[in-house]
Amino acid sequence: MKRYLVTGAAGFIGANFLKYLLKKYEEDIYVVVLDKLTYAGNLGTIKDEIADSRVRFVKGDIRNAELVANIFAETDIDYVVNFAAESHVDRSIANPQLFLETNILGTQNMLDCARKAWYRGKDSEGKPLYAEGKKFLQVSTDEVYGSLSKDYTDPQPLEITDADVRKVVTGRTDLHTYGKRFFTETTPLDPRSPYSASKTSADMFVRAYHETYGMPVNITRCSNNYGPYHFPEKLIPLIIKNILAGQKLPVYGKGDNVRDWLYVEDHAKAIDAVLERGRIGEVYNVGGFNEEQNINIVKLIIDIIARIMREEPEYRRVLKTDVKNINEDLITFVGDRPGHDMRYAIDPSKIARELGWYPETPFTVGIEKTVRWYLDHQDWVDEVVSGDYQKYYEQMY
Ligand code: NAD
Ligand code: TDX
Repeated sequence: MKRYLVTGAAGFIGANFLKYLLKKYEEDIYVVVLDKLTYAGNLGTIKDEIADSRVRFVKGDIRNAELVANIFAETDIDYVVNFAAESHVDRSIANPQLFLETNILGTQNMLDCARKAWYRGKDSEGKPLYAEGKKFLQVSTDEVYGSLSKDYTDPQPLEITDADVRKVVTGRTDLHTYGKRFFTETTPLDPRSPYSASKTSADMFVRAYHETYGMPVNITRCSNNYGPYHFPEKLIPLIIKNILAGQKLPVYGKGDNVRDWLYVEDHAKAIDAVLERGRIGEVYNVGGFNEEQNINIVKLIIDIIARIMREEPEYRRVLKTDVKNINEDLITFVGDRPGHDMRYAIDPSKIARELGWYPETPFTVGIEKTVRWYLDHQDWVDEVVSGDYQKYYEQMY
């Protein structure tokens, strides 16, 4: 039986990972969730999971050394999965200090507590020894690699030359790219926003704890996730929310920045694979091979919602506007994000080759599922937007 400490599991990706884990492992698992429940953490998102006898919820800060040490003292944790972070680039531009405190100091505290709990002395050559089967997995981001250029105006088909990777990708015909270069695990780190600078620093501490103290670690660096429970300050859920309300759709700059979109459940599977089979000390890039310009994402979501409203009129109940207003006139180009990275594109060949993982969800499938999830869960959106979700904690404890 594996015991996990999952931080930030009341947020978007952590919650999806928790749900995936509990389904996959049934009886064979115990999970301690540590979350501070900031504006981005919603206990309602995981209310069924925390009612499960295999889960214990702890409200608290990853920077709190005493609290985290107590968790390790009470439960013999095998895997730490550190999702907890301040995650929104625009907020990091407005308030960099909080990002430094949570993302850097918080990660270092988690590492330190795990190190102390797992340390078992030194071997005959003086090398540090740790209890068997332990691992600290840091959930990082492609943003640590900086920004790539966009070499093509229109997407070009992606050639996969590696025979092993091609085997895993069998059946995917939708792969394309907007550029010649990709981020690999050896791409030099080149963060450009306060958010990515803080995530890069955290990665450097994870590496330092591995090199200096011999800690068993992995780092995963993923591209932009999308899917259920995504906080509606991020592009895709914000656009869905605004379309339904008949509000303007703010597109930064010219809308030609490119992001690589990864369906959140595919990401959960990647983290599980790295925990189980990733080589200690290694970094694994996790990407969707799903590059798209922001403006095309926005237009695609408009098309999907307009079609659903046409073909399934019962959904019109969630509209706060007339159906005829759902068109591209809603798009409004606004001032650009300072230092806006042009293109992210992950090469996930290493995780495909070594662990047999590959993003299974084509974007057309994932985005349709995502839009439908939001149409069916407007109560969740209303709660997080109004802040009412914060009452869950008082109700439950
Ligand atoms: P999120 O903002 O939705 O959730 C973050 C969670 O962390 C929330 O539940 C919040 O309450 C919790 N938290 C924040 N500060 C905390 C603290 N000091 N102590 C304890 N808990 C705290 O974030 P997300 O989008 O789910 O991202 C999760 C992780 O994945 C982050 O580390 C982020 O950098 C990384 N990541 C996200 C994406 C993406 O597209 N969302 C892409 C790449 C990497
Ligand atoms: O209103 C908007 N208009 C717009 O054009 C918003 C919120 C965003 N954008 C653009 C900026 C980006 O090019 O859309 C793109 C996506 O923006 P975000 O959703 O804010 O994501 P991004 O900045 O790419 O970062 C995300 O992926 C990497 C996550 O928030 C990070 O946590 C993760 O590390």
